[in-house]
Amino acid sequence: MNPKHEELFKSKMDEVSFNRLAAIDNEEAMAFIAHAIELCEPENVFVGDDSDEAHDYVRQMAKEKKEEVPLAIDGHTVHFDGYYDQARKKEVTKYLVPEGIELDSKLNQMSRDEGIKEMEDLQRGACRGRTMMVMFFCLGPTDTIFAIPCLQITDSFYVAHSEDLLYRRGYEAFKNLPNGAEYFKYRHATGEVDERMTSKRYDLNRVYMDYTQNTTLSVNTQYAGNTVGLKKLSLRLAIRKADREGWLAEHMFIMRSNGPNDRKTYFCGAFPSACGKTSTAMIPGENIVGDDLAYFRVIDGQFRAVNVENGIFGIITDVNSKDDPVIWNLLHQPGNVIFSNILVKDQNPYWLGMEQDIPSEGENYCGDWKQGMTGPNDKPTTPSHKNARYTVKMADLKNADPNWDAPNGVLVSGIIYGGRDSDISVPVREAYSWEHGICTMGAMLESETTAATIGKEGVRVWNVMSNMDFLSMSVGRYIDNNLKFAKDIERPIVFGTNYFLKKDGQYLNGKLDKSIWIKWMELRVHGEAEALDAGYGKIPVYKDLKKLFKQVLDIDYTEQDYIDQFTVRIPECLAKLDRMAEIYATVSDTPQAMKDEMAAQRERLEKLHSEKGDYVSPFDL
Ligand code: SPV
Ligand code: MN
Repeated sequence: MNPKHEELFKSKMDEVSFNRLAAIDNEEAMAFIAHAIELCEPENVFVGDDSDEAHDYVRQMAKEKKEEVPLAIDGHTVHFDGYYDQARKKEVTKYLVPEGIELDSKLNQMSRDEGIKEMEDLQRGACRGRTMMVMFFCLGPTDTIFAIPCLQITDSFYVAHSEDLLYRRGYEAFKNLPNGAEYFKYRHATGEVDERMTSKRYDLNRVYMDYTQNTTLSVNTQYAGNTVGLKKLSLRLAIRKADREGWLAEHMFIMRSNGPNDRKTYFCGAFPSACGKTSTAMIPGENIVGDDLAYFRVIDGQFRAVNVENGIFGIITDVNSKDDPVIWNLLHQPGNVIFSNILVKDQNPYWLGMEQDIPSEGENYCGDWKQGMTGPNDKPTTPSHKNARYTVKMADLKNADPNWDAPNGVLVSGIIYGGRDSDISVPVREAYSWEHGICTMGAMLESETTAATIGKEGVRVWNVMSNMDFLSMSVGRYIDNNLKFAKDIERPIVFGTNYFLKKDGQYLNGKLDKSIWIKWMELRVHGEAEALDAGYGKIPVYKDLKKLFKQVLDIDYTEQDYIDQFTVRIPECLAKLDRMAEIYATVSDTPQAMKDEMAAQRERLEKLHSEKGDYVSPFDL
């Protein structure tokens, strides 16, 4: 070890921590840690390894320092983020770009030199009086082709504790890393805190991606999406690494659907926030592999996916005992659970949509809260934040697929793209080909804003593969990587879903209908269900759905239900194509396949229109 580093480390840490660092032969990593200490000036530094002892210490300290407060059930805690710090903040999330380089104009970016300087100014002395943690985790199962070792520096015990639930421990993997091997690293500082231990200077919240160094930097925030390096900060770095190496990093769940005769079929799915992603991964009777981040690789001629996480940071809103029994039970039994931004009263957690009485006062994201209170920005408040979350370990989920941690991941048979769409797409349809699916379902994915999001309700937001927030290269290149991926092998079938179709203002689907769509997709993968050509994909036939509804949900599915849900709404489909043509005209490197697929879709729909009119019943196809 460089003697200067040794001296600095010894002045800030005890022998156990020092020895953990000394066992790592990686000068670059040591320099990164030394720079963080010199810049942020922590009182002391704790270095974690893979031992329970190290992680128990972090968990304990999170409570001691009041970043988490214990709840009534053993092992449960609540963490609060500041009133404004309740979600990822796009305006301050930027790529740091070296002089002379321009990332896609759709990405938020700034000069690397300026960004580094601004961040250093904000983080200078930011850890005074606090403990800095140096922790090692791993994206993907350690010692596998998927694995990316990661080094997290943070002064938040909550962040380090969350990471222990959400990721595999990676100290040993890091120690064995050959010199020069790639790894990701993150430097996070909470910044000045208020009496509730939440970041005070949210106006100075910044989240910067120094992708040239596989490094991310964040400050004046605690919200996990901004601070837990292995989550969305890494996804942005991973998309670039995947581009260099010929694989894909996706914002997707992975789940197993159980077909006839014990058949196990794996699906991955991309859904923008609050569109049913976690609940699809958690469909009762099926099994979850992961709910947020999937890496795809071709291994031995197979399309394989791995969940690079070890746990779930899930939206708690609308989790109730009837629709989400597995999560519900996990949240009501002793074990390691962090709730965030829920309402607490008498040490019990409450949240929106739990379908139980919620107290009219307690502690929540506003501090001491009472029904009817307005927030510091004069906005109405809710008992729990709409984006309140729970953090749990995969291994604690009763419905975890036994293969969730398999070194080579799982064989993927279907990919699903789903958005919130009140009036265009049928609940489920199958693409004609990989290209058709990637272009017209993935790259044309849109989702409507809800009353809970800022701004106007019902505005359609374009969100390529649900990965738009995390794209770290041009849109065209990212789509092209998807188009080219695994081209020499059998690829999954691509499907589009929509759980939010309405008629006369009413949802046309029950919450559990997604079980039927997944069963239908499972049968289609194995050639065991029929389909009709609807011009923008293949849709189910009535008799198959009638049978599935009866078998799975004991529901009598009527012809009228089928007509309402599966009518091809041609004017709306064409209007969507118009919107997409407009958007893709502004994408300088739109792949030719994208243009071809959009043109072919238009042609098919116009032909159907000229033969059958605006709204075509599935019985007329
Ligand atoms: C999402 O918003 O897609 C999440 C939560 O999974 S966050 O960590 O904020 O990205
Ligand atoms: Mn996500």
